Amino acid sequence: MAVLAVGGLWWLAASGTIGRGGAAALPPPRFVEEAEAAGVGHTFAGDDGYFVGGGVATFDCDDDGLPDLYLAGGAAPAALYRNRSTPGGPLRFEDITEPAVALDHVTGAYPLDVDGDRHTDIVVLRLGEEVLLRGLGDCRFAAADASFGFDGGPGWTTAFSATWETPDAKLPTLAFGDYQELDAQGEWTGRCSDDRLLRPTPGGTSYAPPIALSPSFCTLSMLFSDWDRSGRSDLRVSNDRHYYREDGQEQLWRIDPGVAPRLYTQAEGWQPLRIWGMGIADEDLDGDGYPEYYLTSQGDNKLQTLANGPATPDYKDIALKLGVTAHRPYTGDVSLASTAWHPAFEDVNDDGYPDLFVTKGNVERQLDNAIKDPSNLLIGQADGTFVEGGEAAGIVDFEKARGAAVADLNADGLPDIVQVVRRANVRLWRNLGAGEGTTTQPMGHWLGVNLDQDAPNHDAIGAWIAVRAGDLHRDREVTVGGGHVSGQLVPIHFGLGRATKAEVQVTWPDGEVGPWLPTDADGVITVRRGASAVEPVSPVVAP
Ligand SMILES: [Ca+2]
Ligand SMILES: [Ca+2]
Ligand SMILES: [Ca+2]
Ligand SMILES: [Ca+2]
Repeated sequence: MAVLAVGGLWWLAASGTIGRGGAAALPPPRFVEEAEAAGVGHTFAGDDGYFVGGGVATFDCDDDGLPDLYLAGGAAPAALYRNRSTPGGPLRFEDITEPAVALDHVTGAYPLDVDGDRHTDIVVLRLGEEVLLRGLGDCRFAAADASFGFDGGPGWTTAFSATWETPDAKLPTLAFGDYQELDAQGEWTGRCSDDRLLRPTPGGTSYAPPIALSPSFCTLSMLFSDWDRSGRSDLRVSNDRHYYREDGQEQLWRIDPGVAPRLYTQAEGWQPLRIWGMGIADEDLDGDGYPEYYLTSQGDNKLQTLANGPATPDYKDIALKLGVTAHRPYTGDVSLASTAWHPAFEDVNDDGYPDLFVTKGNVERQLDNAIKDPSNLLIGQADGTFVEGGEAAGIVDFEKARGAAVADLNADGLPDIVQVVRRANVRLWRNLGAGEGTTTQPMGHWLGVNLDQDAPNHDAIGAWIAVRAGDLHRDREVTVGGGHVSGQLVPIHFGLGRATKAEVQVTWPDGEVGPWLPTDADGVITVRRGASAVEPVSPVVAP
């Protein structure tokens, strides 16, 4: 990578006096739950095989600017909902599930344009064979395994990530994480299956046989991320220590194009970490251009930052320092340990400081862990720390949350929350900002950024987007993977605080750095590679 975007050091000032002009962080926004009123009735169902999983793919399958939802159903069929919300208004969805998408045994799903035809496809994870659903446009899909030469395997799959290893690769490299091995009767064994890496055949448009990522330790989240800004994305793997073998731990696979994957070792700086790993989220929180990684678990959650710069993958934990351990419920069973699943960084109050949403919920009836265990909404402060805002935001809920999305469902610039729930209806939390009742009141200014480049990696997975406005500077990596069996492909969101204008710069996946382009706030833009100006996007709702 020729040039590394250097971010500001705005949160490093303990007093919040560097950057952002010392602007105060805003309070939590208010949310109202609207799933039933919006027309969404969908439960992640099933017994033992579905105590993990429960994901959602959030993306716009009919190109109207409003994200649609593909929801895992576990033992019940998966469902596809078209977003019919009026921009700025209440959430409204229409069940458009057709047989091609009503798959059973679905644990989770990620949106990804696998074949580079600008119709987003869905990678469907299952207790059983994975399915690639090829997007046909207008929210229609067809199973595409045979044409991709894709082997979905027989396992219990609970994690996914993807990357284009080289700019000329015609297909992305896919990583699948599996949980426990199943016996001949399909019963779980307590032993961990090997994770799998699927690479395209050299220069080809189909997949070679899977490469085993061995050893594996019952994986529940994976993320390709360019942790050292080398231009190469390595694969982070988060594992459930409940089923570890003796040497189980979190993992970082080095993925060099054309070379067999290998684990980073302790001699290279990788520090053994043993957690009940459930989900991964990455965000450059300290503005140094390198991502921090939030890892969910039972009890203490982790926040990792490079200990000695990008030369070695040596991470230290700063969760306690920044106030994001979220190890016990803030209300409910407050004396017991929490069980955390899907993490997502998003600026939910548009003040320019990243916030952190974490879903919570007991595995089933683990009595040493909290049963009443509400999801967290940790609000970013000017000094870089976070303060719990779940109760003030109105999102306290004691059902067992799993996968999620934090995405603007009604195109008003306030990120909303989709939360898949085990044995209960999906939650759709509409963000009202500073509003009350059901009335919306904006908090700060904002920007949504779509990227577009030539085929096959149209969505520029692996790019970095920098946004600056006055003293505010943020870098975000465009990834596919992480979370808990849930992915989103929506405009990358930036809260801008009081700024009404901003500039955006893209570092494309092959390392080319685009120009700083001016833009107005409060809308979604597309940055096309090579263009000398941004392109405003307006949401259009079909009649
Ligand atoms: Ca849509
Ligand atoms: Ca496609
Ligand atoms: Ca914020
Ligand atoms: Ca919204």
